[in-house]
Amino acid sequence: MSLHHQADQKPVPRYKPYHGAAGGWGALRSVAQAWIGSDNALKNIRALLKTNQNGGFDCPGCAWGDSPEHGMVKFCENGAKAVNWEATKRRVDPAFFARHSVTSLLGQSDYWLEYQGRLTEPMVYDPASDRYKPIGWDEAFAVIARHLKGLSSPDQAEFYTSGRASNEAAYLYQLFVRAYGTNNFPDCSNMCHEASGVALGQSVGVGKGTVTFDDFEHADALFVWGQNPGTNHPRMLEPLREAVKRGAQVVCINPLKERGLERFQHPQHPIEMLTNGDRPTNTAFFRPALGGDMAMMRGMAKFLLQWEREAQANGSEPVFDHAFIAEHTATVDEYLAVVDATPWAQIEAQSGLPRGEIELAARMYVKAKKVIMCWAMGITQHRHSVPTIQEIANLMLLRGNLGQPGAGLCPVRGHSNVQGDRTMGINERPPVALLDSLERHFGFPVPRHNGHNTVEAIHAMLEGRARVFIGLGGNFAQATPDTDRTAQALRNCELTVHISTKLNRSHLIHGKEALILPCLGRTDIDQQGEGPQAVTVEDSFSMVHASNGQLKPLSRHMRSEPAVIAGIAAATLGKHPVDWNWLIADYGRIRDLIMHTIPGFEQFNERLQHPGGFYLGNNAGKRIWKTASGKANFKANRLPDDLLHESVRASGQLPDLIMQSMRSHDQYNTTIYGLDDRYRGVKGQRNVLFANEADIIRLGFNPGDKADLVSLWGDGLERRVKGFTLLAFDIPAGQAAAYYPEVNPLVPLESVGDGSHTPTSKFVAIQLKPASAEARII
Ligand SMILES: Nc1nc2c(c(=O)[nH]1)N[C@H]1C(S)=C(S)[C@@H](COP(=O)(O)OP(=O)(O)OC[C@H]3O[C@@H](n4cnc5c(=O)[nH]c(N)nc54)[C@H](O)[C@@H]3O)O[C@H]1N2
Ligand SMILES: Nc1nc2c(c(=O)[nH]1)N[C@H]1C(S)=C(S)[C@@H](COP(=O)(O)OP(=O)(O)OC[C@H]3O[C@@H](n4cnc5c(=O)[nH]c(N)nc54)[C@H](O)[C@@H]3O)O[C@H]1N2
Ligand SMILES: [Mo]
Repeated sequence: MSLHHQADQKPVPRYKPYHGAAGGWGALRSVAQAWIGSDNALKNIRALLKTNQNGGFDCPGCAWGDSPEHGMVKFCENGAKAVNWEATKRRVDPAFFARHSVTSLLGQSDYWLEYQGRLTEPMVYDPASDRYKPIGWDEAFAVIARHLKGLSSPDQAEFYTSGRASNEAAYLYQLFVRAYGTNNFPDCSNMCHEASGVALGQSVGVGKGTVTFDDFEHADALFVWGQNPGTNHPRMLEPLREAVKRGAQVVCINPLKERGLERFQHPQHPIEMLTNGDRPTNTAFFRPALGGDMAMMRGMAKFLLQWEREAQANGSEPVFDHAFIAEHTATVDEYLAVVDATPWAQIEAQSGLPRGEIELAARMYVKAKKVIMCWAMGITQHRHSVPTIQEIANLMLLRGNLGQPGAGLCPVRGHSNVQGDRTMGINERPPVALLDSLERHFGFPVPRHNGHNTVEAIHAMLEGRARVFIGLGGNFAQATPDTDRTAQALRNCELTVHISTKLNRSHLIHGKEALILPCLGRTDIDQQGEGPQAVTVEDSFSMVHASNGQLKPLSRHMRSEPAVIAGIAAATLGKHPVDWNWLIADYGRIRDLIMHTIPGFEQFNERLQHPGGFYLGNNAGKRIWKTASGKANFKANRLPDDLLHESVRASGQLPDLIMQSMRSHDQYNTTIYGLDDRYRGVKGQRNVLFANEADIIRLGFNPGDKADLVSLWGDGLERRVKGFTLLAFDIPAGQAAAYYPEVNPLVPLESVGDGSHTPTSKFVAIQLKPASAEARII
């Protein structure tokens, strides 16, 4: 059955553990099905061949980078799905909206909504008919300008960004919003790698990863913490496999034995597929408790310290890199004191790992001269994510694993340009240097006070302190926590505006007035006054390159993101501080502004001509420390006293299980491509809870039973999702897992990371109750 036909059919739920390798024939079959089932097959094959090629477009999937010199085929199964999904010829046009009221659309699944096709014309909500109706672009811009100008303070508007926006769009957006007068930039990054930025900024002075693609070829060991690359960064499996092949260690730390981390076949490697050969992508697998990584790292640090002392006592080779520590770091003594003071009992209890396993991980770490540590959402979406990431940095600093080839820190980013959007100034807590630079160049007083992040924006809308919401991409209503309260927040607004490619639930949960503005995607040709335009993006390795759309847009009424922003800006601010419409005739003009105001973009337009783009550089990677101390800082954080939040304790109840929310193989965040999760053996369903069989029985259920899930938080609100099927899964006792966004109603808005404000999507205290109703289909 093809991917594209499932949305109209009722699926048959099935569950059977998967034993094949990740990638390989299964992946190829899945891509082939996506093509054959596509209503646009030929066009899409052409598009795919252009993905991540020089002169082609950047894959709208993940932010993994590619070596400019290596290989020619640079797309993967899930990149293929992302391209195919965007390049559909199905349309959500005025006739579609005339057929469906907003209330009736609310009854459809998210899967169904996005599957209907691309948005083709600007639409405005008409309360009388409960329908979206067409509106002209200029009229739409005038509506927005009227609202923005009518607010008593610019801080009453929220300007959300999702991470697909190009550098050019993001730059223009932040310039407009700051000229308008606020730093209210909630963005997807607040829910994603925010903790990495905060932690690394304090530790090493750079909020980004320090490695480049080539470093992966030189590492002796790669640690992969809390990440599922087989599904979310499939192109990363290739360097992992290559590393194992040349004898490097790949150490995975994940409570789930994700298939992609165990074994992998390269889908574009015919011989290997014919012989069914698959090489391991890992050499060791550790399965900690949810949120237990910091304790495991602390245990590793304790072994390092013990071995260092032994080496000193018997005169053997030291474990620490003393020269590096002396020259480049600060506060090592405070850190080692806190390592000494952390009791083993706490480490073992919190990590869920016996001391012997932690010792093994520590041995693998010290055996390697050059180590890269990678991580993703399993690390960043916890209350104590900032100290956890700082513990990664501490471990790396002890052995000088920073700023040498084959070693460094690698937060693997999510959305394809989420890193670039930050570089461009999408930041609710902007660095002073950025503000100074904007003010100097454009000559207007920029707002200096911090704006709202995602969670703060929801609070502000809930309390009526914010009244206008504008979303540059994304699906705010579904991606955010505490779904019911977020819905109320959006409904409180005077105006909600979404600049989007596809219909989603955020368009249906709207303010008193509401607009949908259809925009071009990565794959579309972007024709402006001076000809077709390229945009630029930055990957996880700080490589900036151009992306050229290849396909003719479905409708002449769609506009590019920069053009939509320019339209809103011109209607609101006239030609202040720039002539917006002149800028978008040729995006080279926007890049000139970027060159003048953002460090690292000297000769931006010229350097873009270089095949594969250019490297932005990274101070920490060069052992230049832009911290207050001028050194890389060891951070002496204590382990959390209690992983369970005091507000959970205040509920007076104990959780049955601790649940993480994660992605299936057939989704891109809130975009659901299909209802299967191949590597976890799930077919035709998403409202499932993975749990240990013994736990299911202990809690009075049987595998296959349905249950309601209720989360604990001592604020008197009931947070419940209904009718989830319990699947017996290979998962450590006491843990559970379910899919995002189905379980977002269970994540309390107040449950956020210390210092990062990121919703704790990987640590939700839940109880199981007898099922009260069928599950709502998302
Ligand atoms: N195809 C596809 N690609 C994507 C996306 C997508 O949805 N689909 N999303 C993009 C985005 S925005 C992002 S941010 C990335 C997300 O990429 P990932 O971070 O890989 O995404 P998740 O599915 O959230 O997976 C989290 C992993 O962490 C593990 N984990 C959970 N809690 C813990 C913990 O406490 N400790 C440890 N050690 N592990 C834990 C889970 O078992 C799971 O394997 O992918 C990007 N790429
Ligand atoms: N419980 C739980 N919640 C989570 C997470 C989790 O792991 N668990 N993960 C969090 C993470 S890491 C992230 S990054 C966020 C993601 O949050 P968002 O970025 O807000 O969500 P997406 O699902 O990526 O947005 C999909 C929508 O973007 C629009 N779109 C797609 N392409 C384009 C484009 O090129 N331009 C424009 N303008 N619009 C486009 C389409 O209309 C589509 O419906 O969710 C977070 N929420
Ligand atoms: Mo993300």
